[in-house]
Amino acid sequence: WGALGHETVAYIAQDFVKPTTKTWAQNILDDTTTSYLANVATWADAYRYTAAGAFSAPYHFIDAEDTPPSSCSVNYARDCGTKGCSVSAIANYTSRVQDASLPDTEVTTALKFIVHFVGDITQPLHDEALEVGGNDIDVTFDGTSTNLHHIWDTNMPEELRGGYSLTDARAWATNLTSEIKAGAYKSEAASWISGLNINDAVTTSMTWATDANAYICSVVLPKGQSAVESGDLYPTYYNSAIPTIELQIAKAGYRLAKWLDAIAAGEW
Ligand code: DCM
Ligand code: DCM
Ligand code: DCM
Ligand code: ZN
Ligand code: ZN
Repeated sequence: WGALGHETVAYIAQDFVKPTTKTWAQNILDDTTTSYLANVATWADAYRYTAAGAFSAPYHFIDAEDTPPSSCSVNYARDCGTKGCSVSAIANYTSRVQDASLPDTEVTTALKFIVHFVGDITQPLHDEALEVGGNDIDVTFDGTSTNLHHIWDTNMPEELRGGYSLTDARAWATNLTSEIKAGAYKSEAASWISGLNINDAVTTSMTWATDANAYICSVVLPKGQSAVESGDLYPTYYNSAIPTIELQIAKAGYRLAKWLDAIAAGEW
């Protein structure tokens, strides 16, 4: 996801975490503002482009070597890769954020990575190898030449919400939090956190990757790659994608809250 998506995920998580989790996270991040998670939500995207952070570039995705649209699947042994992936990274940083032997700076880094990667794993193209997660699929969106990955990360969320400031993210989060608490997502939100276990982070985050990857076959590329390579994807394709984008952002925020609650519970 782009900045809007990640910051929205973070604000939704802030809306759901327990007060003790909020205090735990604010202490680690040294930030007592009302945007303590949102303020660090995009840090990992800047860090991966630095020399010191280049090692973390593969942690933003898992390249599922499946065959969409006829067959979608994620397999940890097949797809995670020798340099690591989102699933191994969530497991590693979930361990490190709880490791009292580490320097404070490493614990802070671990929490920042978790906030980001629990978001990225719900973007379907972050769970797909085809054409480098869609980066090499050229598309036209509302008259702009771009690529399929980029419209899912950024163009379509921003078209929906009208901007990418923290204020835009706060507003989208308020809308999605209300759908989780009392609206369209109320009955299904419990299923989003089914089996969530910080002590088996690979298994848990593999369920999240598999869930998002299934949308490659049903929503992202239901008619295959060639169908998105001609014509303007706004508005017909956009309209077909938006319900999934909103759902996946909501899922990530709710899961992040429960993940952090579970971690923080062990620290008191
Ligand atoms: N950004 C965004 N949406 C845009 C433009 C930028 O989410 N339409 C984000 C991406 C970066 C930050 O803002 O996190 C800076 O972008 P840039 O490097 O393009 O100036
Ligand atoms: N690192 C990590 N996971 C590990 C060990 C290290 O993500 N299991 C990260 C933490 C630092 C970077 O790699 O940001 C360099 O770590 P070190 O200085 O310990 O080699
Ligand atoms: N990405 C992905 N799968 C890949 C490679 C990249 O999901 N195999 C993501 C990471 C960024 C975006 O695509 O969100 C662009 O990546 P980069 O800037 O590394 O080209
Ligand atoms: Zn992306
Ligand atoms: Zn990312």
